[in-house]
Amino acid sequence: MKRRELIKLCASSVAAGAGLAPGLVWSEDKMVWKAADVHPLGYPTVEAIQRMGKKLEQQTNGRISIQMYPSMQLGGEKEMIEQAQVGALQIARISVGAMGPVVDELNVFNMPFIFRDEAHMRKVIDGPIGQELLEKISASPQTRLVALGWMDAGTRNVYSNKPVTKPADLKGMKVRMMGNPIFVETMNAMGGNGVAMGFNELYSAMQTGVVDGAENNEPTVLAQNHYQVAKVYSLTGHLIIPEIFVFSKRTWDTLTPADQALVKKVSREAQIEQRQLWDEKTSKATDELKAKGVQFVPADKTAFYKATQPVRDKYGAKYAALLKRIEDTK
Ligand code: GTR
Repeated sequence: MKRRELIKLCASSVAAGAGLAPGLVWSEDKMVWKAADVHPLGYPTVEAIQRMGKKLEQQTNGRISIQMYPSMQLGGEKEMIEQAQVGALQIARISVGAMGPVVDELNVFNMPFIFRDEAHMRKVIDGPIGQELLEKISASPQTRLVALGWMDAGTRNVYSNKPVTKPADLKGMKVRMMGNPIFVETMNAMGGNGVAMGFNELYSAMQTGVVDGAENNEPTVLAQNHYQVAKVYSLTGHLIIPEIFVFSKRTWDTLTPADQALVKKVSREAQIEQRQLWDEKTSKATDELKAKGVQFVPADKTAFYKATQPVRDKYGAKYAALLKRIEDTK
């Protein structure tokens, strides 16, 4: 018998013995799951998980709900992953960049210029490759996570206080990258000095000149106020990394198969819904950044593509078959 059913049974006998109203029995059975995100309320990933929570609440008559902890309240992404692994957090929405060190195969999505464009990336995550990778994460015992779905995070571009149109422009520049060697090597190959750093330290690092710049999508630059300390957004387009949302395996194993199936269903819906929120937010964020004085400059993507070939060669070799399937996804 599942632990939850046992608790329910015990609660029912206690309630019957004590003559309690049935409502009290059901309240024993209520589950409030913790979800966390590094972004603030209103950001597409946060909004999508909150909508998913509303659906769960409706479809279980309030038995399951989600409490969102946005804006890094529970720490950075590394900490969020660790909390989900021990069951202190149920849903962690993180970048695939942060999951690469946990599941090596995910690093295929973390390589520079691996997707032709965002539409290509979406085809891949929505299709069989996306599904297989989710299953792989869930099946691997050391992850202690159940992968629920993907989300969009646009295209990452370099931002700093000077234009970066070609590799030579990055010479001597320290650029913050996510904590994964593949990103540091990517920045080094692009001509700069990659510095691995947690997202939670980035604003002050840019402000104090510990780094000269960073790279991310438009909604992030706006939501995290990075535009206040970096005024030039150069369209290098070197990384298109999806987000992922995962569930604590420890909690998952206490759920009934029916609840598990419901979570999987609403997760797939969240994946699709977030996309629309994403597109709206990206175009609004671009306008807002421009209105706040951020200069958008075109960059020589072909030069950056060529410069990063050694990174694709090094990391791609062991996943040649998967990379071929990604390339063949039309
Ligand atoms: C953002 C992403 C975050 C975080 C951040 C980073 O695009 O939404 O989850 O990974 O990038 O650069 O650390």
